[in-house]
Amino acid sequence: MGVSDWKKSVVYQIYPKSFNDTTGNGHGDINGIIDKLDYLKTLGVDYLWLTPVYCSPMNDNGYDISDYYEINPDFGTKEDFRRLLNEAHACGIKIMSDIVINHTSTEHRWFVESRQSKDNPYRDYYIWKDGDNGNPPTNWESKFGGNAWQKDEVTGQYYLRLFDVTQADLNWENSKLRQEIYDMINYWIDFGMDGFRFDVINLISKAEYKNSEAIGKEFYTDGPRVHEFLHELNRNTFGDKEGFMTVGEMSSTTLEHCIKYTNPERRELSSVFNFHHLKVDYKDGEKWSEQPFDFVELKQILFKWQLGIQAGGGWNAIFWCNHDQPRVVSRFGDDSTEENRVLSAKMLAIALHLLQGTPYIYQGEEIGMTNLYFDNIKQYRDVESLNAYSIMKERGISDDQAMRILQHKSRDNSRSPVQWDDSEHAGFTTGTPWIETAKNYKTVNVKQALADKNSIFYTYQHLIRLRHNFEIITYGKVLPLLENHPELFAYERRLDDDTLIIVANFSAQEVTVPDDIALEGTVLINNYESYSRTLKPYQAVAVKK
Ligand code: TEU
Repeated sequence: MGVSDWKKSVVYQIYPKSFNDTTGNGHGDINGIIDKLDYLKTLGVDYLWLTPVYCSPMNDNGYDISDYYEINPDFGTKEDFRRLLNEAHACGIKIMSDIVINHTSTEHRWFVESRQSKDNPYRDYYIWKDGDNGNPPTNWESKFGGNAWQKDEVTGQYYLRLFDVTQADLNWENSKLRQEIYDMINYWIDFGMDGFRFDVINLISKAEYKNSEAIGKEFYTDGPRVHEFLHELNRNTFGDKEGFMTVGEMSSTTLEHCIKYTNPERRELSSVFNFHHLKVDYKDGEKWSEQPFDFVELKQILFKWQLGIQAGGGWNAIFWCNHDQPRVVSRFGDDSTEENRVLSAKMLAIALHLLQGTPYIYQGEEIGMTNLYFDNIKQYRDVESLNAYSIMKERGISDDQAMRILQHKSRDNSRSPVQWDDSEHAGFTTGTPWIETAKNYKTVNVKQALADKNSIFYTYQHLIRLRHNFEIITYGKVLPLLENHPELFAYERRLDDDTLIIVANFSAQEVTVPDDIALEGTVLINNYESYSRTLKPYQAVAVKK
């Protein structure tokens, strides 16, 4: 178990709050993860990425850290975390921790000190500016709605918060702050961590503080010193640790920067997440809108990044969803019937997992968990979604339309309890879950999936084994096929004399593969019993020659 070459790894993302509760308090915890290590070992994953479990007031479910050195008691103790590391390692599974160093909680002691006075030693750990004639310093918008500056009455200045008002941006221009960050990261490396996911790490270098023609992204996205800071981070912490895997979450980034972030010669990061392919259902770039996804655009973006990163010597994370995105089977697949949910979930897995890069499986994706379709705003928990609902209503959007948009776009869609079995609350907790369980848990759950050899789970297990055993999947050159086809997603992988052809039908109809695509060969995976040139609804097949 476990692969020596990190590029053959598959990562499973855990959102601990919704994974498995062992105390009955309705929140998932670290011991709940330990209890499911055998399940994860059966799936065959190599890394577990845990979203933040550090001390936090949980306004943004842990992405508002108030103490980098302590574990949030909601999730357990540091001893629990150490036991998780030890038991995961015993299973051949590595642990990747989520580090949020663009901002902290406003309850972090640094911020509590910083806001005391303009000459406090911690003042410039954060970004404080005077207002502009009674207005905020600039017109930048927060990603969670509203202006990105918050006035603080203690000194009358404003602090920058690109996210929630309780998440204050750190000032990376301050070398003392940077050294504190590096010390903290080295603490967790010494603790036994095997990798890090760095939250919105391409936002840490702010260029200048001026009004924007738009919402301000141009002044802090992939900023002027971001590569310098990442190289310094690398050299002062994980840089020389063999096999240590890092991935940077890159908000609104570019291909050119992501090649720089991940080309190993530059000693910055191992890999990156980018999100351009997850905005093809944003109307004019607006997330909170109703728009069917543009399939051809989805392919164009995925292939642009596959070819670009490949040519630039970089490395991508490949993923359909995470804790911030809706469930992929509801978004790009078809959850209208049980048959289509299963077929399309398998198809999506095959289409993605044979691309080049490190695949990420988000908790519940391996059993085809769907969106929640909540119909009352009281059911929602996510700060971004609640803010968006208020803003939509202020803009005169009807409640029906606002709820429809939330049903498709809210981050809560991926944050409902993992569905372990058909008992109450899907076996997630013996208490009351912090967020409602999806209605379909009696039929969509791990127990059912493990018992059904034709379940989505075993498609993921098969794909992981293929990646572990076929070099062509890790190192094969990617060649896009049928780029403008309205229903088929197809590509070739080539390594030495081997060729792998992957064709996936994203539609509910039968589609015939054009004659110029050679489909003869050894079947590596197929979500039907057999195949022909006329693919069945949501059929995906990979053949090796
Ligand atoms: O997300 C970055 C981010 O921009 C998110 O707001 C996400 O991309 C967006 O909601 C998609 O519409 C990271 C974390 O993954 C997220 O959970 C945190 O809320 C955010 O940073 C702030 O730390």
